[in-house]
Amino acid sequence: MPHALITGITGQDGLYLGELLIDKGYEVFGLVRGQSNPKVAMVEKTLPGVRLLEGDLTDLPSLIGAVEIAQPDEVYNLGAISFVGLSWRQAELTGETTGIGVLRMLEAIRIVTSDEMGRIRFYQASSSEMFGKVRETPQRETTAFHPRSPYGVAKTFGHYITVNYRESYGAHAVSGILFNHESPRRGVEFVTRKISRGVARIALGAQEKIALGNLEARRDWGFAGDYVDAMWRMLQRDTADDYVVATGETHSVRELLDTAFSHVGIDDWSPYVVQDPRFLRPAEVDVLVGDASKARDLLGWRPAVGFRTLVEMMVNADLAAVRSELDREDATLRGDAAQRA
Ligand code: NAP
Ligand code: G4F
Repeated sequence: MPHALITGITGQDGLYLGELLIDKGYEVFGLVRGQSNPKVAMVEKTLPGVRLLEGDLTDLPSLIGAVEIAQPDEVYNLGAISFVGLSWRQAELTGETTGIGVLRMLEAIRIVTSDEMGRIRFYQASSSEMFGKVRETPQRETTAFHPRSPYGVAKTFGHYITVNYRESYGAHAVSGILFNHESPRRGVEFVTRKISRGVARIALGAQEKIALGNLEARRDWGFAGDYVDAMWRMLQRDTADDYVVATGETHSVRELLDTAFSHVGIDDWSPYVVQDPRFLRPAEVDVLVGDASKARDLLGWRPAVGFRTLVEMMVNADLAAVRSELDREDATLRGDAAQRA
């Protein structure tokens, strides 16, 4: 049975990847940080059989310990401060976790394998945010980087240190340059989920408006379930390399609003959306669109879920979740009223 160690197991991609690897017959180990991480119960429920190990990307000894216990054939380094907006406010922490954290994970593998790094295959979760102020469109593996946020700068370090360990120590280290990917498991701070949840709450009468920043930004949005399959495919090749993973389509935040609101029968969303300067960024990435032909040709990877299906899937999931929340609130209010009567 192959062993896999996933950092970032509590995140969107960690959960989908854990499910995929368990289905494929892997023993899955997940790194969990903090002394009482509230997401542990959710991970154990979603991934029965997963073995959780304590560790933090800012703490090398804990990473060495995790690699020693897991004895992994494959390490997927998904852990990061991943919210671009936060990275300006906590730039040093982002550099330590999202950037130097990659170096620490590679060092843990180097130390545990006594310099025979090729024994453990390593996946680094690189990002289209590295392209930033884009030099060409669509962006591909050879496109120059111009990151626009502390997060993008940290990811660029993580990408290059992965390539460097491959070239310096023979590490089987792969960098997946993934464009935005979303799902009902996406954190509520990201724009797709903020909109899908806001639209569901507005449709059910629980919220009046959604406050947003730049509506003109364009992203290449795919489905996270498709993208973790690309990660696994990258590590199955005998040659370590870098791959862009994207749908090849770009849409604006405005188009995202059109699609999400029209799904609940609202054609004119202007009364429900306000622009709030708090959500504008000091430097913006205006447009991203990826060329994933290398992943298609060498990995046989193609996205299965398109933009409209993705948005509708997220709105449907949020409609169901918000309905349950409102039902629970009603039941509590009825209980309180009965006690007072
Ligand atoms: P996510 O949902 O934000 O998950 C991030 C994970 O990192 C969480 O499990 C978090 O743990 C963990 N983490 C944070 N700080 C850590 C630390 N100091 N030590 C160990 N773990 C730590 O992100 P995601 O969307 O699944 O993305 C997975 C990876 O792909 C990230 O590296 C992200 O930057 C990258 N990426 C994502 C996208 C995308 O569109 N989703 C695109 C390109 C690249 P807690 O739960 O304890 O906070
Ligand atoms: O959903 P976002 O916060 O995602 P962003 O910044 O593109 O980053 C995500 O994708 C990267 C890959 O390219 C990952 F590496 C990264 O970890 C993360 O998963 O914002 C998308 C766009 C931005 O242009 C932002 O300015 O939406 C715009 N936006 C407009 N109003 C907003 C809002 N973003 C957020 N989060 N919240 C708003 O209210």
